[in-house]
Amino acid sequence: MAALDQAFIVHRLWHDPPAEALARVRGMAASTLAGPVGAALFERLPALEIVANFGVGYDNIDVAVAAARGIVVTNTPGVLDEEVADLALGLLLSTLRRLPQADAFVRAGRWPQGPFPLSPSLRGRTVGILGLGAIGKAIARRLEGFAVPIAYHGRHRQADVLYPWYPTPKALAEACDVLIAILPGGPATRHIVDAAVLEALGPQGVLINVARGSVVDQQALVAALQTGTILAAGLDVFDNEPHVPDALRAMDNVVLLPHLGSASEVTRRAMGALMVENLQSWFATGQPVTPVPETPLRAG
Ligand code: 8YV
Repeated sequence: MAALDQAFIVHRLWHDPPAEALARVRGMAASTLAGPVGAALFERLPALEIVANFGVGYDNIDVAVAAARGIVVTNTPGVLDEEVADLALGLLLSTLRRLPQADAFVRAGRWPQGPFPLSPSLRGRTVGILGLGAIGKAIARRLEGFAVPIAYHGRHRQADVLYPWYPTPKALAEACDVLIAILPGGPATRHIVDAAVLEALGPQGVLINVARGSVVDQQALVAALQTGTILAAGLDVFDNEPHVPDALRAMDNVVLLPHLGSASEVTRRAMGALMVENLQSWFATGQPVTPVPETPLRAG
């Protein structure tokens, strides 16, 4: 915000600026965690040329409508890959080894009454990565250090990747005991992890979601955890954030995080800098730094 204020005249939409001010707005900074950016908002911003998203995922933005209006959309790839991968591994180990539950056990003074129950383990498991993009690959690199077999599903087999590829999420889930979702959100991936995939993951299966709440059928997940269809889940993202269903909050076999993937000071600063750089570059040269592929640059 400070960098934006320094470089531009900034109108904060949450302060409900007057229509005359909005009519002059040429650039927008958006956040994955704020509301949807689409036709309704674009109608109020007739001079808008660019939306710079604070986040690598941009399912909060209706890119088809943006493209049709000639609006460029940018995101923040690269600068958060390692941070999100770190978080994914932390969440995986926390879920399997039940670290938050163990911490609560010590704090509650229960240790003197007897040891903490033995936990499930990462040992002997095959980990399936759903979405082997830049972050998925950073997760895979870490998992190699953990000496577990790795497999993946994505729309295409990647020629330069040696891990086994499975043509569907269900086939991947059948072959794995851990499924890590790290693929883009949006209509194309909505509920890609459904009841059938959870069933295929099986009673020892663990689901980790560091992608978007929308990629998992949350109701099916709650049912699968309640009935023992899968063993446990580690979730950084949810439907309808920041609201988390009571059913999930009541469970002992889940670890729940408030969308922390990129949420360190250093990484959020890098994302902010790239977002501002995109806006500055657009207005200085007509070239954004990291445009998303769906919104071709407009001529001139
Ligand atoms: C942030 C994210 O939570 O980059 C993404 O796609 O989900 C996270 O980095 C978000 O972008 C903050 O607005």
